[in-house]
Amino acid sequence: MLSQLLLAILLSCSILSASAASSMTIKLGVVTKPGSAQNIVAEKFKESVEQKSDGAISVKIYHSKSIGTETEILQQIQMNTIQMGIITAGVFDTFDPIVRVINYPFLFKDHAQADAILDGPLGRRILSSLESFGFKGLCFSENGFRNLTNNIRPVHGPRDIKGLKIRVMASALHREIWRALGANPTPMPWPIYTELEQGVIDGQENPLWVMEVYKLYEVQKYLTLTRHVYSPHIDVASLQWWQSLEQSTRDLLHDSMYDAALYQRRDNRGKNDDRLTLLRHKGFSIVENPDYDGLRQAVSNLKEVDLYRRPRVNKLLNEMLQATR
Ligand code: EAX
Repeated sequence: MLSQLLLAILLSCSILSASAASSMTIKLGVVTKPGSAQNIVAEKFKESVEQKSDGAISVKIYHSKSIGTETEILQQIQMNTIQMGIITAGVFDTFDPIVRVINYPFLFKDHAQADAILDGPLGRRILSSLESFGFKGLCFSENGFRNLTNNIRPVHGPRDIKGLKIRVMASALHREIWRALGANPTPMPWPIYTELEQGVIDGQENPLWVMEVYKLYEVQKYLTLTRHVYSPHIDVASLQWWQSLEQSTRDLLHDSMYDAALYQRRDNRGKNDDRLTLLRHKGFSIVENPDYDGLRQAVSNLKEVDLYRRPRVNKLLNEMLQATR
């Protein structure tokens, strides 16, 4: 009797472990910490996948640089050592120059226009272009419109930017933008709190949630709502891995990611007014309406730079400029 019971227990254990082996765990990387825009997408995605798959698929989120910088996460996705990531679009430009088209300065007027274009055929062309580089681009969530902070002086227009040492992402385009604006751009991977604190750099540029979540008000004095670049994330998977999945699994993952992206864009935008109030309260001196004409003028020749030289990149940039006019 006892041995029968033991046998039954052993059997059920082995059945359990067999079903566990046939289930799947997706490794998903983000560079930022809990509470960040990327993490909000990741957590929503995880919740929805685990629920829709009845637990057959689980998602393990690696955050806070635990598996490296955004560039390093992308390299691991290319190799399929991790399967997915929520990655700031700027960083993709070392992999596929076509991404420079969406990071073009002052391209999108507002959120509605960014959504219409990125969720439409032009956005899909950018996502499918990434396949040549080993990525399956699923959709876009957002970091948001980027704004300048610094420690030296209030910035009202290009004259005030002259000579500021500004940290930029690992993106040739972002470097060009800040050079054109008169700054001394310094590429550095995220996060950069210590470098700001120690004065290695004078400033940085990011959407408002970053100043709040990373407490940049502790180490920066001046904020200007430059809104110079709309910064999406690309929600991305390893192409090699994606191609190994059944269609029904791909659909489940794709739908879950798109829902998470829509949720996060709404969430992020809904919080911006309160963030501005909080940042002012925390001591930021804020310029809300800088000289936009002057800023635009300073970057108006960017279209001609080498970064857009390749015909397919150039063609898409022109289409994008047309579509956002
Ligand atoms: O969200 O490196 C950057 O500036 C990015 O915006 C980063 O992902 C912070």
